[in-house]
Amino acid sequence: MSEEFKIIFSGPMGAGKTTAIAAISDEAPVSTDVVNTDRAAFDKELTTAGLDYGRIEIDAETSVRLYGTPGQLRFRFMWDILGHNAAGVVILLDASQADALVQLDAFVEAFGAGKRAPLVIGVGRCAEPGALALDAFAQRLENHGLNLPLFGVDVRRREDVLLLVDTLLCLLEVSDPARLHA
Ligand SMILES: Nc1nc2c(ncn2[C@@H]2O[C@H](COP(=O)(O)OP(=O)(O)O)[C@@H](O)[C@H]2O)c(=O)[nH]1
Ligand SMILES: [Mg+2]
Repeated sequence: MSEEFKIIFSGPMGAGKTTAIAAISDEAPVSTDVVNTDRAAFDKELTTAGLDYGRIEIDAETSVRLYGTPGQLRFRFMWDILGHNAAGVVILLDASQADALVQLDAFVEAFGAGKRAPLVIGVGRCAEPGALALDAFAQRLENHGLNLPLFGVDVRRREDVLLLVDTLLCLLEVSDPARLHA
């Protein structure tokens, strides 16, 4: 029996949600990026006001719908809407941003482990000068009482993004084996 899962990519602006979905989607991804009117807060020309969508076939029986959420806290209500029925959530963070750990708090609380679907964390720009160490993210997760899969990733690399998706699918299989390969 073939199955289609829904996976959410969330995280702050610029963490790489749009890039990650584009990196693995079999179909041309749909993205609602618009001109950023908030350049004072974040200097990036395009920002996601709505959502990203893509789709990937993992094997003959398994496909995954990929949704990217808006990053801004003021769109938090959309995280719940998009997160509904999700098989898993990828939280992307940017190690070169000074507030990356505070962002981790916000997104981990919103998608709360245990509450809903499995979570994995992908941390980008780890090699940039001044970037926070991966250990700092692990420690922060521990403060939340969480031991989640945590990977340093480059969202522009297909293999890195696939690792995040595969990890979620593995967690899903462990937590609910009947759902996969039924
Ligand atoms: N130089 C560099 N750029 C990166 C790295 N990771 C992500 N990016 C870039 O960061 C940007 C992320 O933007 P985007 O995907 O729109 O982020 P979103 O706001 O989360 O959707 C893209 O232009 C990526 O190419 C990295 O490790 N190094
Ligand atoms: Mg985006």
